[in-house]
Amino acid sequence: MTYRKTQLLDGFWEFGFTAEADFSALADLKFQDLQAVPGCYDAQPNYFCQRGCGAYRRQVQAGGRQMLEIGAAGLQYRVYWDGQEIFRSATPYLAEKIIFSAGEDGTHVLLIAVCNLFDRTPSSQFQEFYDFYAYGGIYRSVRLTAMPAHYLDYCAVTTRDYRTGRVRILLETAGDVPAEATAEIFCGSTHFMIALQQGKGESEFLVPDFQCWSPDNPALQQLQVRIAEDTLEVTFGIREVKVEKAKILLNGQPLQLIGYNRHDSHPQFGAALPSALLLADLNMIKQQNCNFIRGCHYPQSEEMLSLCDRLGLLVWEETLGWGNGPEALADAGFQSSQCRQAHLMVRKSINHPCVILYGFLNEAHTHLPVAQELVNKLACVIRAEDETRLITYATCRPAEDCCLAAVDVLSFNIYPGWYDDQTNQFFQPEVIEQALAKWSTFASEHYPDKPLLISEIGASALPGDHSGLRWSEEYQAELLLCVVRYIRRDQRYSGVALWQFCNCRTYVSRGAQARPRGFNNKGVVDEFRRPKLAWQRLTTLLQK
Ligand code: ADA
Repeated sequence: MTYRKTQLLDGFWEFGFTAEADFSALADLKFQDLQAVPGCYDAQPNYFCQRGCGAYRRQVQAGGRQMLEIGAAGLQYRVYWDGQEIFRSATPYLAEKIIFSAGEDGTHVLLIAVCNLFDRTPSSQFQEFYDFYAYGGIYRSVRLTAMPAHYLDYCAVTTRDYRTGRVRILLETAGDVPAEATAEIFCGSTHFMIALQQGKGESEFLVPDFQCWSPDNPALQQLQVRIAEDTLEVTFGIREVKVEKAKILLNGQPLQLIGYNRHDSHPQFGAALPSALLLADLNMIKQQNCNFIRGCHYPQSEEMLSLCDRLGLLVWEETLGWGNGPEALADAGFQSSQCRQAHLMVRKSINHPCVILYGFLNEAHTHLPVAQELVNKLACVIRAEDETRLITYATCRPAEDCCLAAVDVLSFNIYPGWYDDQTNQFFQPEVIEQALAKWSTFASEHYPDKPLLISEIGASALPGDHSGLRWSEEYQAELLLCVVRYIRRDQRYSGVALWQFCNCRTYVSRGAQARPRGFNNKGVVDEFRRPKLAWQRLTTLLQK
């Protein structure tokens, strides 16, 4: 049996930076500094909020066929092996696998150049107007694995019947693929073969001694796949997610999702969250009795999904996007990048039982017919890969939206009591109740078969303001409590993702939308995770 040899390349890399420069600055760059990988250089004091070209460099011992995995980097990056470019990306937050030939066994130089200047073309995946900070850096772990000539490229295990533990396993191999090969599967006391034709094969089997996965019992299963030269360990869960009579059912039981939108964001680490901080965030959310996280507004890390599998938190995964308008939606480059993101996001998520919803295009202009083509394409890309999860996207114009026929679940971003009517100084519960009642009736009238979520709702609170007026901790707490109480009462709702778990860095000047201190201050905990009143009150409410 052959196990893969993986080197985790996280640590301190040599670093050089030129402000206001693009990749053309690389030739003259001096490596005078060190940066941590994962890390965002523009969250660090030396380069705070600067834009330009940064390069990370280190030596690596390797040879032959290798797979370089970059968990995420942005905004754009290029990868060089001994000075030769082997990959380039303009999609931050997307995990990439690069298969390349590392040459002779020995010491080589790996350089990842990152540019955080904004791409202002319509095909750009991270536009300047997004309401979260566009960090520069290597956001997630980097790994290098020696690959055999013929290797296991993809293994998806999806539930066919959660009552009997019947699953479907799909295999794909790559590299020097023989016309025929055999894969062996070991799962507990079960052992069987799958015939591979041109590197592809599939089968169904019963998982022995299984327990179903759910938030209350996050039971995970394991299997091992072996081909002649390669072995892969796969962790998966057995559970069913489906829609019936406008409800989301998990293992036959209706779900009531209560949780948060959560950004990977911290003032000191940017979008590169250390593992301990990630675990602390997820533990807080779980221990508050929430069961749901919307991973806004980009694909989540492998680490985050594995943790949610283990803790029993349900996840909405979505492609990177924010308020994209007609120019982007119609742009061939934007479309193909979104489709590639969706494809890779699904393949990365498929064995994670925590993922129940796939989303895309947060608050895009889906009220315009021009959006229909891309929405339909994305739904097709996702369904072609995985029919065991539900599709949604968050719209902020539900009544005018013209793409909702494509989704399984309706998700509305609404801000009653915040953006809707700015005349009230103090919190007025009827504003929230009337808005939630209105959208529940709207959904029943127009989309009677589709479950309904509130995918964003909230209010800003500046820590220490106890005036009770807008922007105070009291105002936010009362608003969010009112929302949760209402959602629990109104059976039309399948749940809510409150906006948002923690304050996240954005930009001070966002036109009419005030962003004091350069943060989106709607977190129920601040950017350092210090609880606001809303956190405390929600904790008490959710214990009941
Ligand atoms: C939108 C958007 C969020 C955030 C929020 C707000 O709904 O989806 O990313 O910007 O508004 O705080 O205004």
